[in-house]
Amino acid sequence: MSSSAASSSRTSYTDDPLTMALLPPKDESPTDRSARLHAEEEAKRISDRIDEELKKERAARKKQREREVKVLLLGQSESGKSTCLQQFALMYSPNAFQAECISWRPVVYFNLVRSIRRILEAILEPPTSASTDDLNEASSGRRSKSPASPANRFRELQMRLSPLLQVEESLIRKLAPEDEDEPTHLGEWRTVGESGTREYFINSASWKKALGKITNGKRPSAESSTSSLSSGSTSEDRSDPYYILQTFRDDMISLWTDPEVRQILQEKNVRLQDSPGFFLNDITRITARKYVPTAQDVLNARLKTVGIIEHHFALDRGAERGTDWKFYDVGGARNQRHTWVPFFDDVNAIIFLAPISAFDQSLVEDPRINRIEDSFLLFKAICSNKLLHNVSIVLFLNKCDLLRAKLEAGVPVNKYIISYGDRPNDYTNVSQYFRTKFGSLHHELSPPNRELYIHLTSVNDTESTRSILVNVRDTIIKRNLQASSLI
Ligand SMILES: Nc1nc2c(ncn2[C@@H]2O[C@H](COP(=O)(O)OP(=O)(O)OP(=O)(O)O)[C@@H](O)[C@H]2O)c(=O)[nH]1
Ligand SMILES: [Mg+2]
Repeated sequence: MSSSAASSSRTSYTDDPLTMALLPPKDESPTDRSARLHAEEEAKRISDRIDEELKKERAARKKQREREVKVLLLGQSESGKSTCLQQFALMYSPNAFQAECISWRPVVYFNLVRSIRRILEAILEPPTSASTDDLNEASSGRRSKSPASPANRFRELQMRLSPLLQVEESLIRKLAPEDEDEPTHLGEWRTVGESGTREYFINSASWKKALGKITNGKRPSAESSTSSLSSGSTSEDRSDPYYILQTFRDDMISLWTDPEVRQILQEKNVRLQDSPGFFLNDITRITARKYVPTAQDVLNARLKTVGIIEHHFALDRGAERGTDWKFYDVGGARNQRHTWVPFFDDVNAIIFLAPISAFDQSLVEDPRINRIEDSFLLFKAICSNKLLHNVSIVLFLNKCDLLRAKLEAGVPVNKYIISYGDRPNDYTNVSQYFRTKFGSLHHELSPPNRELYIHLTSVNDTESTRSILVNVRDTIIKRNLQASSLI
């Protein structure tokens, strides 16, 4: 400091009106002085205590930030977000997860019956090839010459199985709001009114409540188990879908195992085994009297997410003791995506799921859009979003099991993704291609210092997913600690 500055500050000290006002009076008596000193001491004590409290509050807030990890799961519909979250639930609250499995029974039933409907539609819709004369007859309504022809047989089967399609109808009314075509929540039904009319009891929060129960580690309440569908045993209520499913068990099995049916499905490229909620290989088990879905059934079942649902895991053991994990699971369908943005400025990490097996599929909500193209667009939007610049991104290139099966079945990637060119059509090359493609989008659009963590996943497989989730968890915690120490 220069000498002129020093002297000017000395001058200002004596002239400063506040300092002058605080000086003790010139004629202060010893008693007044003692009282004044005492008052000053008290004021300082209070001020120090406030400072101390503020310091403690700041430290607690910092600790809270370090302990609280908020993760947003993003990706298109059917990318595997909710399944990934269920793997976290299975890892952190296995007992509660198991206790909840029974509530999934109606969803599994629905998934099974919908697959049956898809088979019937495929075998009865107009054939794509002129060679299938019998089917031509079936679709045109002409009578087949031979009573044992496939067309007649299929029509008969359809007639016989029609009660199953009614089960599908009633389940969808119970498990979804009016404008949805697939289950969105774990529903319950109950009989109301003196006339005994059946009312569909839509519990909009039931999915949230279900996972809420998992996080609290409590068993489902008695109230939520009153329905025959979600209770442990099969009810005596003859309208319980169990009875119809049981009655048609053998017909369903013969439909699914029929060589001619398989042939038509193959010709029409209907790959039910790759579709969400595939249970056709487990018909006997699922239609058994006291069927309770296993954890794997729950992971395989398809339940669409609508809106945003928060799940909270407070960890009380292991290295992460005291860490609060908050997951936000979102609906990935196009009409759901506007709900994501309000969460962007308050998350620590994003797990983005891109189902890379979907290279030959289009979006349900817009059949003109290839699903991989949609994932690219979505990922670009996330990487370049300014609100997310400080958020870690973990990318799951998901459904690798299905990708492998599809490639082994000979489905050519370059027919759907032109830029794949003439690279070999095998798992190693295709997965590497997608890894590089997403990596370069991230490199191009993200802020320079943000890393991308990429994993090849099949999130419905518990064993392989568990180690990936541990790795992801550690990465997110580390990044979170680094970030909070900079604040
Ligand atoms: N084979 C296989 N199936 C998967 C995988 N990941 C998810 N699935 C299945 O795909 C279906 C859709 O998964 P969800 O987790 O419901 O998808 P989502 O992203 O939450 O979909 P929305 O809620 O509509 O946004 C379910 O039936 C899952 O069992 C996977 O890696 N492999
Ligand atoms: Mg979901």
